[in-house]
Parts: sequence; structure tokens; C-alpha cells
Amino acid sequence: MSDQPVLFETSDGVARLTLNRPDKLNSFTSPMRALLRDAIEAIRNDRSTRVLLVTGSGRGFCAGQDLSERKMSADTEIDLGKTIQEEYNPLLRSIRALEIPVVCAVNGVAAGAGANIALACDIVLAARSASFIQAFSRIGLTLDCGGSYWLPRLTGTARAMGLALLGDKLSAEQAEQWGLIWKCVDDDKLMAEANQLAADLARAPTRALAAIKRAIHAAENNTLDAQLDLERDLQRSLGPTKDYREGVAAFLEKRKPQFSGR
Ligand code: T3D
Repeated sequence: MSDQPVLFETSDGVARLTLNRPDKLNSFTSPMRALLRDAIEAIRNDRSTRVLLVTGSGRGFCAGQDLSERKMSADTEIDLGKTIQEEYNPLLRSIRALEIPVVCAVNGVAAGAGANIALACDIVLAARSASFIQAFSRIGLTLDCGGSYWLPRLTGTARAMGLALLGDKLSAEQAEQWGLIWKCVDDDKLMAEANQLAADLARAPTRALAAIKRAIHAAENNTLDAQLDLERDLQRSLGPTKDYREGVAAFLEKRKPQFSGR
């Protein structure tokens, strides 16, 4: 396997990003964040890419920030806000803003920034042996990478507080039961199921999926009135698409639709 810390390949409309520092549980270094940024930019500009699948190599998904990059002497002054401002936040925003579905296959432990980047994805599958750890409080930090946003929305305040204050390990099964992720899958089935899901989404009406993502994200802060208006506008934008025409024609002709993503 390549020694690049992030692997990036595209085939049949599916872009695959694999975090690839298995010896260090794929913990994030600055070069990895740069590679991810460039790959996501390439995906954004490639209209033939209709789904992104993110996973990790080895036994972990991602153990968050590589703490060996943060080794410091007593008199070191460190500005963690700078990395967050310049690297993590743009990464999170670029994932959320992608107008294609983002599937995450959490193959092992996801800790700190690794957990929260997984939770930023649209559909999260996790191997039964995987776990999620809000590891920040264990090292004297607070949540980042959107953790303080996703956790209370996904699990409610009580569970978000428990997870974040205690930094305990949450099993994939519990994460599924709490609504933090879409599905927990047997380890040996994870990649097959994630690949099938990605292939199905790559054949789906991409612009409709983008509109669905936008509506669901907007609902996190909208009033009902604003949401009804947004639904009207998004539906209006889909009326002229080839895929809507194809969907209706296929239904009436009792055949499977062939969506082109246009
Ligand atoms: O700094 C900023 O820019 C601010 C932003 C921060 C974002 C964050 O993500 S803060 C949170 C950082 N992450 C952590 O605190 C998690 C640290 N890791 C762990 O607690 C444990 O490794 C795990 C619970 C995730 C897994 O435990 P275990 O027992 O399965 O594995 P291990 O033996 O601890 O780790 C295996 C190897 O990976 C080991 O290396 P070695 O000794 O075999 O050479 C370990 O040091 C390395 N590793 C794991 N996590 C990290 C790491 N190396 C560097 N940084 C890591 N985060």
C-alpha cells in the first residue's frame, strides 16, 4: 500500500478518501489536512463524482490530532486556535458544503477530531468493534471540529454532556442506539456495505440529494415557516432537472430510472 498519509481515488462516480497512517491510528498531521483539503477541492470541482466515501486503514479510523505535533517545553506558547481556524474548520466546512452525499465507514476507534469529522458526514456506518471517544477533556481541551454542535443535536444535551465531560468510549452499537450514526455493521461486512451504499448513491438523482442535504442542514436552525419556504424553493429548482423527468417517466413506464445526476 502507498505510504501517502491520505489515499484518494475515484471510480464509477465514487471518490474514496482513506486516512492512511495506520501505525498511529490515522491521527491527523498538518500534511494530512492539506491532502484532504486538496482532495475535497478536486471532488467539489469534478461533476462526475457523485458520492464521497471516507474511511481509515488499519485498526483505527482516526485518533484525532497527532499529539506528537504538539510536544512542547514549559515555555512554549501554543496557539491552537490558529490550526483550528486555518485547517480544521475549513476542512469541516468543506465536507459539510459538498453537494454530494458523504458516507463515512468508521472501521475502528474514532477519537477527538477523528470522531467529529466522522459525525460531520451524511451517513455514518461503523464496524461493530469501532468506538467513538470525545477524547478532548482527557487532555485538557474542549470539543472542536463541530462536536459541540453535532453531539447535542444528535443525542440530546444529557448524553452530549456525559460523552464530552467524561471522554468515555462509546461503542458503535450504543452510537447507533443513541442516533449518533446510521448503522453498526459486523466488522467483516463494513466495507462491502459501505461500497454498496456508495455505489447506490452514485446512481441516485444527485441534485435531489444535494437539495435534501441542504434542507436537513437548514432545519437545524430554521423556523417552520422558513423551512416551508426553503422546501418550495428547492423543489422548484428540481422541476427542470433531467433526473426529475427521468424519475417520473420511469415510474409511468414501470422501469428502473437511469439517473444521470443532471
Ligand atoms: O492540537 C490542535 O490542533 C487542537 C485540536 C485538537 C483535536 C483533537 O483531536 S484533540 C484529541 C487528540 N486525540 C486524543 O487525545 C486521542 C489519543 N489517543 C488515544 O487516546 C488512544 O490512542 C485511543 C483511545 C484512540 C486508542 O487506544 P489504543 O490502546 O487502541 O491504541 P494506542 O496504543 O493508544 O495507539 C496506537 C498507536 O497510535 C500508538 O503509537 P505507538 O506507541 O505504537 O508508536 C499511539 O501513540 C498512537 N496514537 C494514538 N493516538 C494518537 C497517536 N499518536 C499521536 N497522536 C494521537 N492522537
